[in-house]
Amino acid sequence: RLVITTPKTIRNRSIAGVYLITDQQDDLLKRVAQALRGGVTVLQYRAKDKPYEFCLEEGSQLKQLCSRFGSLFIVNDDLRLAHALDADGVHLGQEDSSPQQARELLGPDKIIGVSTHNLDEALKAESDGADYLGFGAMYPTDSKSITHMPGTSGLAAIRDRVKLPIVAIGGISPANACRVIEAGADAVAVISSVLAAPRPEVAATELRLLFNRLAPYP
Ligand code: TZP
Ligand code: MG
Repeated sequence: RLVITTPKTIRNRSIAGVYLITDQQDDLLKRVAQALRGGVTVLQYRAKDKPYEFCLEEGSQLKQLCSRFGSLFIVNDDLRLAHALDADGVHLGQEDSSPQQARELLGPDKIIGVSTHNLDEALKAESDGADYLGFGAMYPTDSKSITHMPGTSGLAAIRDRVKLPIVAIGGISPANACRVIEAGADAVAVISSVLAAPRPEVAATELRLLFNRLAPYP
């Protein structure tokens, strides 16, 4: 099946497929547009160290792009920015605001994701009201300095202990994503294998097709 399924209504709906995270390189809008064309269901705007006013502008352009392609738009770390942009949700690390704070500010209809690295963090995020879990790293990566690497075996070990969708992250590419999906990922979060690819559209398409083959959506 070549149908791109895009989860539209937010809470209690599956986050699934190709979850793209922005990088800090040039031509971001253009490369993201190419990737969206390949079939990205969720875009996370991760704008480390960019000034707030700049993020408001860039974020609103990315959000518009997402709505053109029917993709969800999620803001990393910054609750205030997520709220100001009326993003579909926010993604929180273990050191960021709590899911409860996010829920209070953003309301019941927004998506809250939490980065987790082990079963305890995953269960806590679930009971704190998260809508999906980030889980990683799967593999070594140059995109971020990694402190935990549970890998695909770590993913397989928590998969059936949590109910929320799991977005696997870290070093995932079309070459290894099948192992991650088979270990139980509902979505794969990627930066470099799509945005630094010669053709982001092709890389995103390759990932999407793996999902269609290995994990047909309900
Ligand atoms: N969190 C854990 S690994 C990672 C983040 C933000 C970076 C993922 O980037 P890449 O290039 O897909 O490995
Ligand atoms: Mg963070």
